[in-house]
Amino acid sequence: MNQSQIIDGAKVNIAKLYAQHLAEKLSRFQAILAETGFDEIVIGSGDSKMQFADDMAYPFKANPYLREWLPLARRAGCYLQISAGASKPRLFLLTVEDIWHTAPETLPADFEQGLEVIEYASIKELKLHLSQAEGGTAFINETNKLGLAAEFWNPKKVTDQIDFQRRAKTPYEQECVREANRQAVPAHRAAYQVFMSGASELEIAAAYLAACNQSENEMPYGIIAGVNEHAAVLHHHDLFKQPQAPRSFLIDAGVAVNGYASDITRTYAFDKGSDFAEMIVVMDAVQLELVAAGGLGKSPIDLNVLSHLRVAEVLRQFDILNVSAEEAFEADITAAFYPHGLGHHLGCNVHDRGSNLASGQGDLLPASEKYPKLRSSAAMVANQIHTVEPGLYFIPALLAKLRAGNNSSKINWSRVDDFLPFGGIRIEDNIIVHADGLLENLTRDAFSGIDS
Ligand SMILES: [Mn+2]
Repeated sequence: MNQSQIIDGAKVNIAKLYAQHLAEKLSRFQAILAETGFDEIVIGSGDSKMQFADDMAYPFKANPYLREWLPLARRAGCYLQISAGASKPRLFLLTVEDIWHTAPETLPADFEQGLEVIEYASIKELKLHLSQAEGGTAFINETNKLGLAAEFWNPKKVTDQIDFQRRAKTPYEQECVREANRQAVPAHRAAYQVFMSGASELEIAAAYLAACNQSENEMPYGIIAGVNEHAAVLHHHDLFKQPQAPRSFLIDAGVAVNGYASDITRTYAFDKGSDFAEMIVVMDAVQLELVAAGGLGKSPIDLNVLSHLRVAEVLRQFDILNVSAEEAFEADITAAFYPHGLGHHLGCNVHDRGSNLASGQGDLLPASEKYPKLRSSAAMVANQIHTVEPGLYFIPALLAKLRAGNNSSKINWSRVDDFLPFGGIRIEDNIIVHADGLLENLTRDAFSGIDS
């Protein structure tokens, strides 16, 4: 990310936003320490992991609890110490001579001001800096590197509090996801152009990576690029190398900025005069309506119900139902065409944690009985980032079950056959629910930014 970006004519100083972010996180974690009684919370980035019976490491990605504090997603061996009453968190950086690899990732310019940075060479040395009290440290890390008693390693009473406070994103976090949208959108456009030229899925993904200037390992999640029937494979990561005569294209891909993700999906028709192209236009309007129906205090479960009703109406409009939209909705026929939830929280986890927490004490909200796949059930709060991603697919395995079941006669199967070769549609935007009630659509803003 550039250190300064132009937003609405004004320069955003990202280092200044980061300093505010650190101060806000520090204050929230002081409250967590006071409530849970620990002297300190220590968060490890994790270690580079070797492949079995080989001398190759897997690509490294830092623990998201660390990425919430530091834009060091690719540096192993970092520890952050947040102590009760401390004015700054302390960052411990593993610094050992390594002639085999390029120097590890460093903090962007001016990001160190709110941190006390200490280099260390061994865990033994690191431990001298930590609380010596038995039970003084809550340690958040994939492995129990510090060798603490089990109850102090990832204590749930601490991680629940962290997951709960995470819902409200600081202006810095919002700017990271906003910028992740700005960087992803031109890559989406490049991918679409390559699809229209008849490229293979793998060539499309390569065009995407080139356009956002990121490596595959930097992606917040594997690029989903489905041509034709593959648009119906919800997580189509095994991209085909052979070109196919293009009919339809679904791309679900983001960019990571300072460890924060964008998560964007678009669907395209090759033939702009086809029924499938018309169905995309209708689903796009449905998606915008669902975005507008969100806001402070709104229930994702209610929005999910509304999305199924709208999908039923689209099925009816395109003559796929022999019954009314309401009847299809009541019979839960839409679940066969739309088998995932409407959206999820977004942050340094693509599916951000804490979406079903009713409190920082770990009380859980009841899951939606009718739509158990929905990842998010908590009412929307200020400064939260959500995805809104309704879908409508023609998935052979689900259609076969529908056809074999009691609702088969409610479906116009010859129309289903018309749409099967196009796979399906998903349209996904990233939304900030602002404190003043405004909904900021980061994705649509980014697309209008490159179109204007
Ligand atoms: Mn998503």
